[in-house]
Amino acid sequence: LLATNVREASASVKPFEEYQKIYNDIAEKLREEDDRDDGSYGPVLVRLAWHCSGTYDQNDSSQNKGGSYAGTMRFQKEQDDPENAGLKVAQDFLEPFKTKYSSLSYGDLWTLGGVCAIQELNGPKIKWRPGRKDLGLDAVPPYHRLPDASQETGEYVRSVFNSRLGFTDQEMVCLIGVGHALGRCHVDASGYDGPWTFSPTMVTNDFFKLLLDEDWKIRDWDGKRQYTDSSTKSLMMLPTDMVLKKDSKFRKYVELYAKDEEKCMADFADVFSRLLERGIKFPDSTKPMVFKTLEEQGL
Ligand code: ZEM
Repeated sequence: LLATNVREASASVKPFEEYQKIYNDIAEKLREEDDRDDGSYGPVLVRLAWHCSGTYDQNDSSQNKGGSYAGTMRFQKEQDDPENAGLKVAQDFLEPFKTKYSSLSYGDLWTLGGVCAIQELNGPKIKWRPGRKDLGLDAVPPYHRLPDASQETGEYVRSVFNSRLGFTDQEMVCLIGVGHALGRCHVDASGYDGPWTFSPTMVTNDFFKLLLDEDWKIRDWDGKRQYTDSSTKSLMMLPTDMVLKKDSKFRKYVELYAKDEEKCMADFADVFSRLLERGIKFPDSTKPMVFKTLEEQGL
């Protein structure tokens, strides 16, 4: 019997080669369109994949349990969750592939977009499985499940990543720190401002090194409470990011990942893949797929 806090993925999926084609289409568009921020839509695609997955609550057996399965961020109601501000850009970037590959669900498209972005931005290979199905408006998850960056306690971060999503301390540190190696905050989206690292279009363990090595001070500005590095004043940390340094149980993993990039990337690949599959049961016949990058294909 299937537990009621998970949904069953469709077993009728296309062969691997078909998904590699979609991956290549997304990757080519990423390469061609560089008119965003630091020159890549990759970071915002990663954020979309995370936000469509991160609404999952393992304690919720209702139709509003969240997670990437149902593709409900296509509804205005979910786009209006304040935590989703700024993600329409990513949805619009991927929309042409929904038109071109009409049998692909939004959940599959948005998670594949995140996988593609990570790999094309020099990140590790992320195993991915298809079979999510679009569900209706009544499957939109409640607001306030995605984390609120202004909270500065370990208890709060764990309430999201452990109690609802079922990740360990080590896994949450890995997810947040590698995720925030990428991209930046936008005043017109979240109200926060700036990038976390000097290479926001590359998947690295730099977040961990910077968090430990820099002297982080509250930024002096009219905006939201955020931290800035004392040496260049060009980088940022959110209050929730600072918790990873202040909480000793989190900090030991920050130290581990700052020292060991290889382990950091291997752990991230595993945990990000599982994040995208929260709340979904895949049939045994659907084997995890690992896509080649454009570079590996000589494209
Ligand atoms: Zn983020 N994130 N995130 N994150 N995130 C932002 C941007 C990005 C939190 C958060 O409030 C914010 C994870 C975890 C958490 C990315 C990936 C991942 C922004 C800025 C905020 C405020 C949005 C804006 O203004 O455009 C909080 C509180 C988190 C946990 C405690 C995890 C996990 C991620 C992936 C693994 C990425 C890539 C961005 C950059 C987006 C962009 O547009 O550049």
